[in-house]
Parts: sequence; structure tokens; C-alpha cells
Amino acid sequence: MVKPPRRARRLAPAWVGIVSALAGLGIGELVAALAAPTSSPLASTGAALIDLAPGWAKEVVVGLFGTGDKVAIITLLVVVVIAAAAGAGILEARRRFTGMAVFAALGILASAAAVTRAGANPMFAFPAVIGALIAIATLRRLIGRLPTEAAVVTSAVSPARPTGTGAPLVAHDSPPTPKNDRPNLRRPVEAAPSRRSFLITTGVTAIVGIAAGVVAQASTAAGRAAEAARAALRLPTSATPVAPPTDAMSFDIDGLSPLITPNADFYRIDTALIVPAVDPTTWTLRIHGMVENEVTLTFAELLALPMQQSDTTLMCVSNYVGGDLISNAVWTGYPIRELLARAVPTADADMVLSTSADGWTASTPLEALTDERNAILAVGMNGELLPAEHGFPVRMVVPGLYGYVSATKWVTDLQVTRFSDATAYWTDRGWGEKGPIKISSRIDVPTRVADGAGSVVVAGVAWAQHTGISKVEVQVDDGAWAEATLADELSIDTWRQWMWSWNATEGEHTITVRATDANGKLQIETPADVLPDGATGYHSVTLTV
Ligand SMILES: Nc1nc2c(c(=O)[nH]1)N[C@H]1C(S)=C(S)[C@@H](COP(=O)(O)O)O[C@H]1N2
Ligand SMILES: [Mo]
Repeated sequence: MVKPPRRARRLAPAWVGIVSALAGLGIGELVAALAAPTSSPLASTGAALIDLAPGWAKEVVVGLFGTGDKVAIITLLVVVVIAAAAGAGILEARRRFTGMAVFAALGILASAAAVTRAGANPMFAFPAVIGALIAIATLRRLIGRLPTEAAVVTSAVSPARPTGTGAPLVAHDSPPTPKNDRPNLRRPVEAAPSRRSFLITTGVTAIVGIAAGVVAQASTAAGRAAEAARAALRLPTSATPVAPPTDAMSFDIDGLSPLITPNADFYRIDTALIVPAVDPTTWTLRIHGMVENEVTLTFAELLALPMQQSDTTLMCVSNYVGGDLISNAVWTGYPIRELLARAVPTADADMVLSTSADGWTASTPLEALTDERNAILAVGMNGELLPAEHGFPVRMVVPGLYGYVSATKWVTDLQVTRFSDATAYWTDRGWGEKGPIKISSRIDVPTRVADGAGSVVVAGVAWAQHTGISKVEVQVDDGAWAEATLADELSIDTWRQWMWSWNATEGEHTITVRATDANGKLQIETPADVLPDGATGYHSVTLTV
């Protein structure tokens, strides 16, 4: 028998731990996918982490990964589990039950996360429990099958008897080792499995685990049912369509954000690791709390109401100066104002707490939902039914407020209440109670280099939702502010494109932009962080001509 390289022998127990974890994880995920996708051990642990994380951590993750934050969190979790599993393998090879205890602890954590998710029941612990049991059983079995050399070498100084005609594994002058120093070597050395059979067994186990995970990912049953239900529905034609954008509302400039963001490019921010699969045929919206009449609405009843359209630019409070957590769509829906009028809020109510199918909440000032603005219960986005990740079947869209206090996706419940009586998901985590969007502007082009001196087009977008933009100015280095040309306004609730022709000179320059709203109020110059209620400061771009 050939002596495996020292590193490989050391790594064998760690590899066994990893393989066991893959088997447990994959099968746990598969059980969840077939039973209830929201009971996924990985996703519910990730979701619990998101909920437990302090506010600044959200900011860091969104800042680093933007809309890829979910992939980042799941990847991080898998890396942590794999690292813990490697440790479990090493522990188990040294001392029975220690590695098993690590897997048991992981299973308990994941079960706890699954059963405490919104809409969960105690059965949601099942996938994590099954996964942990499989990981434990696999670990126990494979540790017992470590190839001889590996098992021997894990106990640092143990010499092994030469097997067959092979060379001695250690120098003859090594001190003799008592037999009981090899706790995991259950069979006589001569009968121990070969490296080859060890590699095959562990390799097959790893592949089974990964395959189960892939199948789980592809077959989230409820997700597909909701997708089918969505495909069978059509967006009702709007009773009062808004005028389509005219040519004068957009500049034809490469790199400038389009006036209307295609659904596929629309920014996405939420705490849902798994997109909630809401069946429109059983969806209801309940309006209750401080109201005279409780109102319940089905999806069919909602679609039968005269739909309206709303051109509204949605924005995330986590958008830093110059960031891209902002997009614009034409939404179709029914005014929330009308539904609240049916419910009749009592005089002392001042807030509506909206809740989503997955238990997320937002607190919106009652006034923003009852005044003249186009706050709607949206079912359509850019002429399509809402995409699943943007809230299918129904979400809220409220002009002028950041998403975290207004734009509840997968909404199922509106409780009329008071700010002094109830709080919402992000306000509980240190974000501002009120979230009016701040006047802002952004430079889209040029980005870093402008080729050649002479005329360079500078362009971007500016927004002050529900007030409108009246002026955008551009400054080069410390020069005077120059007024940019504004494209026509689509609505006061949407962003507005601007452009400015710059007679560029060679060298490094900084271009800065600022906007003024329709009330004549200038954008705030002093930089402020996104926490607690939105960033301020002028966006600037430094480039070389
Ligand atoms: N159910 C639910 N709705 C939600 C959120 C969420 O986490 N869960 N996030 C809100 C936030 S912070 C923002 S900025 C907007 C983003 O909407 P979008 O993903 O459609 O762009 O949705 C809001 N609605
Ligand atoms: Mo947000």
C-alpha cells in the first residue's frame, strides 16, 4: 500500500465532516422543498440572521453586495457550515460524539430558526432535524471507515504496522504507541478499507448531498404553483390610464438611466430569502384596527375595481449618494384611499401598519394614504402583473416615501393604528419612524474617463417624489454652478432626467450635481449617512479627460 501524502492523511477527517454536512444539508433542503419551501434550514437560518442583525450590518451587506445580498448571505452560511463541518470531522476522529455534537447543535439552531419564522408551525423543524440526523449518521459511519493511514496519523505520533509488502509507515525508532491511542480504528489495520474505497464512498456521499440540494432548489413546489397561478391571470386594463411618456421626457444619451426601468432591471430589496409564494386565489387583504367597518377583500374583488395607474419612482432608504437602489415604473392598482374610506378610520388614528405574507411590516402615516396622492394597492408593474419578487399578487406603492415605510410587497393586512401604539420591522431596528424621500440627484454619465477635450455630455436623474424637480445645476471643480437642461416631467412622483454640455479641458476634474424641488427647496449639501432616514450630500464624479 502506498503511503498517502501527509497532508491528505490529515485532511481525511475534515473531508469526512464536510461530506457528512453536504449530505445532511442537501437532504434537509430537499425535504423542505417538497414539504414547505419556507422551512428550508438554510433560508430560514439566513432569514433569522437578517432579522437578528443590527441595523448597521444590513447597511454593510447591502453596501457591499447590493441586490446580490441574498446570494452573499446564503454563500456565507454555507461557508460557515462547511468550516464547522470540517472541524466536526476532526473532532469526531479524535473523540467519539464530539463531532456529532457539533452537527446536533447546528440542527437545533436551524430548527429554531425555521419554527420562529412568520407563518411557521412546529413541523417546520422537520427538515433541519432530518438533515442533522443524516449528517450525524454519515459522520459516524465514515469516520469508522477512514483509511488506515489517515486514522493513524490523526493521533500525532502513532506508528502503524507495515501493511503487506509496503514500506514501513514510520521510522523504526519511533516510540511504541499503545493500541488504545487509536480510538477510531475499529478494525485491524490489515482489514481497513483502502484509500480508494474511502474516496469513492465519500465522493458518492458528497455528490448525493449536492444533487439533493440542486433538486431542492429547482423544485420549490409552492413557488411553482404561484408562478402557474400568475401565468394564468391577466392584468386588467386600466380604467384611467396615465398618459404614456412623450419623447420630450427622455434624452437619448448612452448610459443615462431610462425614464421607465424595465422590470428585469428594477432594484430589489427585501428581507425574503425565499420569494413568498402567495396564491392569488386564496389571497385576502384585511383592513382592521381603529376603523368603524372591518373590510376584507379577495384578489378577484380587487381586480374588479376600477384600476388606476401611478407613475412612481420607488427608492430605498439604504441608497447612498450616487447609488442605484432607485427605479421607476408605471404601476397599476386601486387607490388605498378608497379602501380606507370604506373602513372609516377613527379620528385619533394616525398610522397604517401593513404586513406581508412573510411577516414583514411597515408603518405608513395615515395621511399619506388618505391625501390626494396616488397611493395604490398595486397589482401591475409596467403593464405586467407584479413579478413574484416585486410583490405578486399585491403590494403597496406610495409616492414620496422610502420603501421601508410604505412599499409592502405580498401585502395581506392593513391595521389602522397609531405611531404611539405600534412599530414596524425597520423602525424597530433604529430607522426613522417617518421616511419622506429627500431631494436628490445623480450623475449617470460620464463615469470615469471622458475621451478627449471638447464637448462632453454630462447627464443623470434628479428626484423629489411628490413635489417634483424644478432645477438641476452642475459644477465643475470649484467653478460656478451652471443650470442643466431638464427633460419634460412625467409626473411629480417620478425622477426627471437632466443633461448638460460641458466644454471639457484636459486633466482631472470633479463634476458635482445638485437639484432644487418644485417648492424652490435646494438639496441638502451636508453629507449624512443612510441611517436613520436617508443619505444627504451632493453626488460628484472625478474623472480624467
Ligand atoms: N414584504 C416586504 N416588503 C417590502 C420589503 C420587505 O423586506 N418585505 N422591503 C421594502 C423596502 S426596504 C424597499 S426599498 C422596497 C423595495 O421594493 P422592490 O424590491 O420592488 O424594489 O420594498 C419594500 N417592501
Ligand atoms: Mo429599502
